[in-house]
Amino acid sequence: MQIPAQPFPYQFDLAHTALVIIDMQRDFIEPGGFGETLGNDVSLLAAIVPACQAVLQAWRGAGGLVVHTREAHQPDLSDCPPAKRLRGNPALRIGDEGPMGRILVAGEPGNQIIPELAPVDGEIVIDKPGKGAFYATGLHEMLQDHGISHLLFMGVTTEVCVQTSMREANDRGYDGLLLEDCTESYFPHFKAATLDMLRAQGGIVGWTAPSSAVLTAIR
Ligand code: C5J
Repeated sequence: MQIPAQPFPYQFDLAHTALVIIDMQRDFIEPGGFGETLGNDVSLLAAIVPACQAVLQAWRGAGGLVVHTREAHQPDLSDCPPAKRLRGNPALRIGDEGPMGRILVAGEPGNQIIPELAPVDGEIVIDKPGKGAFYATGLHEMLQDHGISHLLFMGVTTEVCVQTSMREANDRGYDGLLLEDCTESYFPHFKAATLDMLRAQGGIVGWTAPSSAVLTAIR
């Protein structure tokens, strides 16, 4: 399949492509989680949920591989560097008890993927201690086992975990494309800048396209 994309058309085939959904967890999308403790307006991020749902449903219907990630730490925080926990001046730090349980801790209510995009049997779920999906996870090996060479990215936040994951994927040889209306930032100008920098210089990190381009190709 070939779809219109920036900076030039993107080619992929279903058998070798995974849909990677970055950190669509309650911690970032709902009030009371990590995103809000950092002082952000989380309602901005919730706006992309319907577009993500449409792509996920179509991708499942087409039989494509789905990967979900969560930014998650072990309950003893042994995988959370002090520099990460102590950074800044949030209302609640990683591991503290918040309205949705302990902030960014695996298994807590706030750490679950939002119900609208909840994983189903057969989909890969990666708990990642870093911003990138490949750091300290088995994601690369799992994708290699499935023969995956192309990755379609959705999720939050555009300039942090999504961009970091796309750069990690790029360095590992994947062709990555970010779905423009299926990613969001607490800072709209950061989203715009990230889209620009990913696809600059002939797609130095990858491609971007509206979700309608993928939906038209796979439906
Ligand atoms: C952040 C993320 N922003 N998922 N995490 O801390 O982008």
